[in-house]
Amino acid sequence: IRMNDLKKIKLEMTRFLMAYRFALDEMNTKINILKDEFNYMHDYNPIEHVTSRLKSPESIVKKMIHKNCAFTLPAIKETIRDIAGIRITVSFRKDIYEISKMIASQKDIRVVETKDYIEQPKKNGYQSYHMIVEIPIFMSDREEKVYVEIQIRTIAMDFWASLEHKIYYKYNKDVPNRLRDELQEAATVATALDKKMEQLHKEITEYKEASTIIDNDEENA
Ligand code: 0O2
Repeated sequence: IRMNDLKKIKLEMTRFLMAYRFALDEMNTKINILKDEFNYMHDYNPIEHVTSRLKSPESIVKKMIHKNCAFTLPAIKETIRDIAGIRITVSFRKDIYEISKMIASQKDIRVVETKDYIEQPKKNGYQSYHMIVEIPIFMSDREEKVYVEIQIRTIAMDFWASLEHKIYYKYNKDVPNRLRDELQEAATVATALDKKMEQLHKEITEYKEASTIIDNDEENA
């Protein structure tokens, strides 16, 4: 490879990854708007926190090898759809579906794929709602469509996933059976906690609504 070719490849790669950074910025703005709007409409904020990350070049290459992906930018784009990733942690299970619907209904967003690991948790107990969306990015001389992976989960699901991730890597992906079983059990406990908190929240909301009606009636009397 000549020096000039190398320079060209580097430039193309940088531009390729830049588009994903812009996509993350754009998605973060969209989510911030949703957060403020949701707050206004429902007087509580379902979004606990949002994190985003660009997949590292090492991890992109690892996944390419794993998926037998050709070393061309179009192939990488189609095969590795989680180069740009956003994780939204919400308060309650039902918020997951509300937020995902809000995202899906935006005109410039195309939902390419969804995976509902809440309806159907993974064998190890992992729960989360995944969406791959495609959004347009406007560059100086062209428009580019970029994939972003959005993971939406509750705090309990997130707690479980981050611990499981640590254990998985600590044991070099070969987790002892006893720990596997205990992780599965912990996932069941996390689901029960989520359901309990959701029920409590529902009761409190109903109580608040009922007392507002009584207050209004008293004022009107
Ligand atoms: P990282 O470090 O988060 O980027 P795909 O190859 O993406 O089409 P895959 O891998 O089956 O198919 O996609 P899936 O199931 O949608 O999961 C992708 C991401 O979800 C993972 O990204 C993790 O972030 C998360 N995830 C999936 N399964 C588990 C799990 O069992 N435990 C935990 N803790 N997280 C999980 P990466 O690329 O693996 O890692």
